[in-house]
Amino acid sequence: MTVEFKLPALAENVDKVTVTKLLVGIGDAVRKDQPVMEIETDKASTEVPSAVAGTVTEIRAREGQPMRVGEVVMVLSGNGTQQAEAPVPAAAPAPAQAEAPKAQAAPAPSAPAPALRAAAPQPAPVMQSGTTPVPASPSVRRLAREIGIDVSQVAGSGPGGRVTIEDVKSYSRQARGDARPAARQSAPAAPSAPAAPEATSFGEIERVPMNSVRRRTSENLTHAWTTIPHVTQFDKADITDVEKFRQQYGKRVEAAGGKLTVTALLVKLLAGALKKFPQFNSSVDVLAQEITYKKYYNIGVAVDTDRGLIVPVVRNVDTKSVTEIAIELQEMAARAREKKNRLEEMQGATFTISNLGGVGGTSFTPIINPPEVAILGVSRGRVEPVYIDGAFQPRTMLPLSLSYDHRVIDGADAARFVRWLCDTLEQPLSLLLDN
Ligand code: CAO
Repeated sequence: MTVEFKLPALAENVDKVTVTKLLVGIGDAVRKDQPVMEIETDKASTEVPSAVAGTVTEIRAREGQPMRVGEVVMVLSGNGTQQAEAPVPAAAPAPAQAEAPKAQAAPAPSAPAPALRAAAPQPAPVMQSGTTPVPASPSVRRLAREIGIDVSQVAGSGPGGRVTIEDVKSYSRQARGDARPAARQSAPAAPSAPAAPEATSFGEIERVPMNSVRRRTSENLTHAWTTIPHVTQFDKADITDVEKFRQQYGKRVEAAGGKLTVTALLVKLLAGALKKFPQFNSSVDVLAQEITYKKYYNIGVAVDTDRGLIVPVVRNVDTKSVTEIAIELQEMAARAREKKNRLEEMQGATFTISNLGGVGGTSFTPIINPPEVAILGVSRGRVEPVYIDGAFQPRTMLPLSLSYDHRVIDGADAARFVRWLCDTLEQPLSLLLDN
């Protein structure tokens, strides 16, 4: 008896993956739950365990090729007692149910709140009437979600009725009955690059395909940069005492399995900042003209890996200690670098932090990760002469750069937000005054 093992649903909104490595070959005996291949999405890499046991007789998955959920990965001969449809693998369970009540606890807006839905994964992909999924790429689906459009209502003009970004935009314009001049209605077109001389005219070149992380990073950042009016606010925190604290307690956190870094401390402080300044923990629904305030505090942390930028999420940081956050951060960063991060840990961020200080640099302008509305950039802390009480003193100063969506956040609020972070790093006991 033969049994097919099909690609399971690995996480919400993930319908396509790229097979990066096959871990078994024809003739191999496979146990249930044994990893049979490595896959990559735009956000994560993970192993896919088999939901069936048997001997591999045929492999349909191909390294380097895309696969859709439900496609047959391999055929096995065996006793046929296992189910052919795999459940969500242990390494990548479906998004935690615990997320849902939090999202529901948020005030229910009268119109759809796409941003909230994006932050708290939806229970099912959008379906057309009947059960056929609408053909549309994840980026098109995301845009539709962000501007409050049900993609199943949009007529696709692409091949095979595929819904394109333009289809979503024109549907949105029609839905709004927007009377603005046509030139202002469309999103700013990407500037066309001037014709460049063929690169080969100057010497040897090598063309390599973008990996899936690079492709999605390119897509997402272009979307964020062209749709969000970014402003970046800079400030510096005096972390001289924080550095003493890190030296004093670093060993204790290390013994618990974490690393007491500036990132871990900032992730924790951000919970306080986001509670004090809720507009930084929000999303904007342009179509409904509404702002969704999230009552949970999930911080995405940009991790530099050899595949590109990966952003795992530390959830509910307000309920966790710095030590717990430090341990989680260390584990998540290691998983991201080993291509083992779980798909569900890449979702649901309400704010992101990007610390380039370990690498170097004096300041930078991070790009917001929609549907979030702000991101904190951290550059290298350095000892600098600071003029205090009539004399220069050596102080360790940490440069912070906060990029924010100017549609929902005003400059003065951004300045207050970063100053609050700086003041709290300088005087952490001040936190006790408000809590
Ligand atoms: N200033 C000075 N030193 C810093 C620092 C800062 N802002 N941030 C980190 N460091 C130091 C740490 O203290 C550590 O020093 P020791 O080894 O002497 O203790 C060292 O740099 C390395 O830190 P780390 O990377 O192990 O730990 P972290 O928690 O500070 O950072 C992570 C974790 C995942 C954020 C980081 O490893 C990383 O990947 N950063 C890059 C993020 C990135 O690429 N952002 C760009 C996004 S936009 O394209």
